[in-house]
Amino acid sequence: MSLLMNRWPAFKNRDLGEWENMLSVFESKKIKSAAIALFAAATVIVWSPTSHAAAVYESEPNNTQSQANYFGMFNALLGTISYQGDSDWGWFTSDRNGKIKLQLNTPTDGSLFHIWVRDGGGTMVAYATNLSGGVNFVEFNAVNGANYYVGIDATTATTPSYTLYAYPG
Ligand SMILES: [Ca+2]
Repeated sequence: MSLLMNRWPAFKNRDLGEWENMLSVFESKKIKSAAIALFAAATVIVWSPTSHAAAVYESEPNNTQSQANYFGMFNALLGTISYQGDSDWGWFTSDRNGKIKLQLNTPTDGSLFHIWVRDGGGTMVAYATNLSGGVNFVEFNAVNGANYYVGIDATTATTPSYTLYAYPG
């Protein structure tokens, strides 16, 4: 008995230390798991056009609203303004009532881009002019199920592709 009593503090201390080690491993794993779960949830919630988009390539002739290429929300429409005076049209159907953001990534070759959006009746609902190279945005309030037609042209021909996305604003 006295032997056990004498040894108890040592056991106790060692056990407590081991338990603390196990607990700390458990806790750090738990925190790591929670962080991974949180990151996964955030990845789903914060939609990224570059990571989820399918590429749709423009198809000429597409110089008028009635010739617009369908690209759809969340996808990337890739095209070039292949000569001065060329314009490209694409269209998509809004999946919601509310803000739609158009993102136009333009080449940095000195050309200035223009973008405009018309509804199915031909009414202009948004536009932006003289967009320099880089990432540009145009927003408008869309109607669920309505088709929208996006026109793009530039001050000069541009060999590098532009990329157009439509997603919730
Ligand atoms: Ca064209």
